[in-house]
Formats: sequence, C-alpha cells, structure tokens
Amino acid sequence: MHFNKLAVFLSIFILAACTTKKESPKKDKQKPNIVFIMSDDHAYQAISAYDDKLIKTPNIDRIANEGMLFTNATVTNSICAPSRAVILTGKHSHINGKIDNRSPFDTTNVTFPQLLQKAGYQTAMFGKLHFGNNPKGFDEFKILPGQGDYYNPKFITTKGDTTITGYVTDIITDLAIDWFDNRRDTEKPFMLMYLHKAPHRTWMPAERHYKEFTKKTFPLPKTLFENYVTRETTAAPAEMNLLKHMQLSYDLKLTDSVAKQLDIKNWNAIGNRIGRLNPEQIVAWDAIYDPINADFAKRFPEMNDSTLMVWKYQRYMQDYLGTIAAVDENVGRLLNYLDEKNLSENTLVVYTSDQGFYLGEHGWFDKRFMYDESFKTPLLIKWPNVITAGTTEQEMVQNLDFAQTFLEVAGVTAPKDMQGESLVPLLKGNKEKWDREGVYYHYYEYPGEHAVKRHYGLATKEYKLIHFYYDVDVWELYDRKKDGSELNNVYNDPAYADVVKSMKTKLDLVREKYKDSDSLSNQYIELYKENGWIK
Ligand code: SGN
Ligand code: CA
Repeated sequence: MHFNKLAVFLSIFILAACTTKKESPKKDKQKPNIVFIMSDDHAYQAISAYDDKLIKTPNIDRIANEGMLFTNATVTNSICAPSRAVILTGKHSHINGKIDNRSPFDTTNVTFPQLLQKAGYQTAMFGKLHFGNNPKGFDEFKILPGQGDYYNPKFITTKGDTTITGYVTDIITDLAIDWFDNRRDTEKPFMLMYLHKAPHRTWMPAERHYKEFTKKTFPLPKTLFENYVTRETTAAPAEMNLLKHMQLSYDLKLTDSVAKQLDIKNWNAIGNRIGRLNPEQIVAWDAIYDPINADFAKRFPEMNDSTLMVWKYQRYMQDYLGTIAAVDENVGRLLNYLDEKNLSENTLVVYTSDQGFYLGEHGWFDKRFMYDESFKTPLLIKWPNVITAGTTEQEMVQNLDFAQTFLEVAGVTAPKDMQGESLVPLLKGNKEKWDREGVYYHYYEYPGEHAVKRHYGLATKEYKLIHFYYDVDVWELYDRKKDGSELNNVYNDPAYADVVKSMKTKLDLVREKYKDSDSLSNQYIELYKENGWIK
C-alpha cells in the first residue's frame, strides 16, 4: 500500500516534471528574439539609409531595406546615460531620476530586461552602459567602465574586470558572438543588448579605417558658419563650436609637440586615451597622423578662422566617420551570424543611437539641444514576416517607446506606469492605432560640460516650442515645415502669436500627462546645489 502510494506520487511527479520541461520551452521558442543594437552619438546624417553624402553604411541600411526606417524618431533627453535609463525603464528622466550623466541610476527602477528575464528570456548585454552601476535583469553582461576606451579596452563582468587587446567595436561583437556560440540556452528566446562605444568623442578609428578615411574630404554643412543671431541668447554661449571649442590635440590628434611648437592656445594633451595604444598600434597610428600634422604645421601660419574651421571640420569627419565604418562592418558580422544560425527569421533587430549629434551643423559638435540633429536619433527595425520590407515611417516615436514595444513583442504586459507607447501597431502597419500629436523633451545637465542650458519643449510635426528656464527665462518657436534647418526663432513674430498660444496649451497638457512640473525642475536644481555643482 505504502509502496503503491509512493509509486503513484512518483509517476505523477515525473509526468508533471516532463510536461513542464517539454512544454514551456516549446511555447517560449515561438516567442521572438530581440537584438537591440545601439551606438553612442551616431548621427542619422551618417547613415546612408537616411543620407549618403557622408558615408555608405550598407550593413546598417540592410535593417531598413529588410524592415522599417523611422524618419521622426527622437529622444526625450539628448545625453547618454539618461537616454539609456529612459530606454530601460520606459519612463521620462524626471520620473526614473536619471536626469544627467552625473547622478547614479536608481536600481530600484523596474526595467524591461528584468521583466523579459522573468518571462523566460535569456538576456545579455555587451558594450557601453555608462550608469556607474551594473545592470539588473541580465544573465550575462560585459560592460565598459564609464565611457570606455577605443583601444585595448577594459570590461566589467560578473566575474571581475578584464582588459582585452584590440579595437573596441570588433571586441564588443566578438563578445556577443562568443555568448551565442558558448552560453546560449537554445531552450529560451533571447534579448541581446549590443551597445557600441563608437562613434563617441574622441573618435579614434581602427587602423584599417583611419588609413582610408583620412584621405577623404566631405561636403560642408550649410550652417557651418552660423553666428546664432537669429536665436535666443542660449545658443551662442554653448561650448561646442568647432572653431572655438574642438581641441586640435585632444580631439583632432595633433601631437603635443606640434601644438606647442605652433603656440596654439587651446591645445590639450590626448593623454590617457592615446596612452592606451600599445607600441605596435602607436607605430601604425603615427605613420598616418604624423604627416597630417606636419602638413597642418606648415599651413597653420596662413590660416584664418574660416580656413581653420574647414580644416577642423574635415579632420573631425575623417575620424568620426572612420569609427562608424567599423560599427557598420560589425553590424554586418552580427546580422550574418544570425542568418547563418537560422536565427534571423524569428528575431526583431533594432538599430539606434542614444541620441543624435551635430556634424558641423550650426557650427557644432556634441548634442544636448532640442534642435533636430541631436533631438532626432536614427531608428531602423527589421522583423521578418511582420514588418513589410523597405517601409518608411514618419510618425513621431521616441526612445521612451522601446520598453513597451519589447514587452509587447514578448507577450508580457507592461507595467501601467511606463510612459511610452508600444511601436508594434506601427511595425504591423496598423497606423490607425497611433494618434500621438507631439513629443516631449527635457534636458538638465547644466551647469555642465558644453554649457547647454536646461530646457524643455514640445515638438509636433509642424512646430517646435522650447523653454530655456534656468539662469535665463526665454522661449523659442521654430516652424519646422518652412524652416527645416531651424534657423529662425519666430517666437516673437506677431504672425505666430496664435501658434505660440496653442503650442503652450499643448505643452502644458503634455507636461501634465507625463507628470513633469516646475516644482520637479526646482528639485533637480536643488540637487545640483546640494552637490556643489551650482555655486
Ligand atoms: C564626455 C565628452 C563630452 C560629451 C560627454 C557626454 N567629453 O564628457 O564631449 O558631451 O562625454 O557624452 S570627453 O572629453 O570625455 O570626450 S555622452 O555620450 O556620454 O552623453
Ligand atoms: Ca551618447
């Protein structure tokens, strides 16, 4: 009797165990995999699917050719770590608390990778996170400390720190492929965050690419010589002008000795970054950059502001675009890998950047402003059998929308307090389910590097209204249809009085919807005072 009971119990137990073992993976296998590819500071102007005048990026373009190209994708706060926090939490900076690159990320925030992991996804992150703390919700991660290095980079891993010889963009891909090859649990769907450091400042390309790109010249942007007189008082003081603020040595690789010899005032040693090159890498580097510097030394005495600006722009583009060439190659490597392993069919692949970047437009490099080049970000998504290949989507989407998108793709209900919208209806071509009229923006990191003042604003397809509110109290309005380059602030033009009124009403409503307020802005100003960042 006793034995019989045990036998019955055991057989029920074994049956139950077998059923769960077989069924749950079967069910999960049908769930789509997600590959989230993000680079750092990659301007849409430097992706040929958007514009091919600067560089050809055939591998990144492939994602749009086989899927969807978003022409109005934007970020909510155009700076690195805050953008990543918005992506992971699906909440604006004022709610998730990561307003700038300085304050640590609050790890009590719920993130979409944690929810996917709970729902049975295998999760991994490789590359740049920039939070100052480790990510939660990942079965494996290997991340760069802070900004990371281009050459021979260090990585933080669950098993301690490690330094890997080579070029960062190649290495991040090696790490992702190594994970696929050796630690993938094929019983589970996966979510991979594959996050490049490139093309972040100080733009150091791989040898194969600086050899190629330093021979090229690039068309000048129309607004390279802008003098900011048609804007409010907030643009001119920003410290991101190529002529005034891009450093010949630190950014453009002039050697310290040449800079000193020419008595150039704003030179600044390349320091540690170049110091990371090993002797072999330095020889290769000097073979290309030394002659460029010697030529500059010869021409410098004859240069005026305008010729110096153009020289700096060309050198900037050579190195910036050189780093993108490696990103494009490596994206190709990863896409081919997915193809070879028959994984592409059931995998949604996203390519985006943490924000846009100025490539000489308005005379600038860097980001932070709500003007298009840094407010917009590239977004290309492929999802075979769901997205119609080669589609272009003009709806206004944001990095805020990723979390809910990925959760819907995985069949997981998103927490009610996430603030974006799932992009799935757009991916499926169900546009009638999408009715967003405008997108909200709020930038905080001031006082800070590059001196871009705090501002928030609303963009609709027609207009952009911006309020700079700290240390000044000024408004700007741009007519996006008539003035695509956003050169003329029409806030004070009587012809736009009605537009200003209606945009202000819409801005109030959107701030209410997302729960942003002057009192929250004041709290974030207080935070700077408490830390001694505001004197
Ligand atoms: C660094 C850069 C800045 C850049 C910030 C933020 N300076 O501080 O030019 O704006 O990162 O970039 S550098 O001397 O370190 O290159 S972000 O992408 O991390 O937000
Ligand atoms: Ca960035």
